[in-house]
Amino acid sequence: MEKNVTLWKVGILGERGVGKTSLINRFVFGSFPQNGGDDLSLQLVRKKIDCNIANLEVLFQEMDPGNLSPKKVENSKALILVSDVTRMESLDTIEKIGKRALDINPKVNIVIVGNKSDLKYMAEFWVEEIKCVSDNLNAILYGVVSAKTGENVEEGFKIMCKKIMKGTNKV
Ligand SMILES: Nc1nc2c(ncn2[C@@H]2O[C@H](COP(=O)(O)OP(=O)(O)OP(=O)(O)O)[C@@H](O)[C@H]2O)c(=O)[nH]1
Ligand SMILES: [Mg+2]
Repeated sequence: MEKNVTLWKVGILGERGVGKTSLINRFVFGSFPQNGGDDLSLQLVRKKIDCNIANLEVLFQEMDPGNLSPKKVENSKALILVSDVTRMESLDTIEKIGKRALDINPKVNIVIVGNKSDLKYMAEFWVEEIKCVSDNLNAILYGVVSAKTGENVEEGFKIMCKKIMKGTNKV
C-alpha cells in the first residue's frame, strides 16, 4: 500500500547560465552533463529526499525570474536563488529576485547559493558576500556549491529540507 507522500515544490531561480539546470542534474540524477544538459525549464523534476521526514519528495522547477507570479511563489515551499561566484552581478540579480519574492510572500523560505565553487580561483565573491545577501533576505540557508564536483549539493539540499521541516524561523 502506498504511504502518504509529503510533496514540496521548490523553485530554482537566477540569471542565465548560473547553473540552475546543472544543480538539478547533480542532485537528482548525480550527473554533470557538459554544457548544462537538456533544458529543464519547462519540467518538474521529482526526487525522494532521505532526511528523517517520512516520504518526503521534492519537485524542482527552474523558474523564470521575469515571470515570478504570486501563484508560483505561494505554491513554492522554498526558492533557491542561484548565483555564479565568477560573476558578481549574478549575486545582485538574486538579491533583486529575492526582494520581489518577499514582497509577494514575506514568509517564503529562501536559500542563497553561489554555484561554481570549483572555479574559486576566478571568483568575484565568496561566502562573506553571500552571507550579506542572505541576511538582507532573511534566508534560511546560504553557501557556496558546485554542480560540477558536487560540493555541498546533497548536504545542502538535505539541510534545507530539515530546516524547512523544523520551521527554524519561518513557515
Ligand atoms: N565549472 C563549473 N561550471 C558549471 C557549474 N554548474 C554549471 N556550470 C556550467 O555553466 C553553464 C550553464 O549551466 P546551466 O546549468 O545550463 O545553467 P542555467 O542556469 O540552467 O542556464 P539557463 O537555463 O540557460 O538560464 C554550463 O556550461 C555548465 O556546464 C559548476 O558548478 N562549475
Ligand atoms: Mg537551465
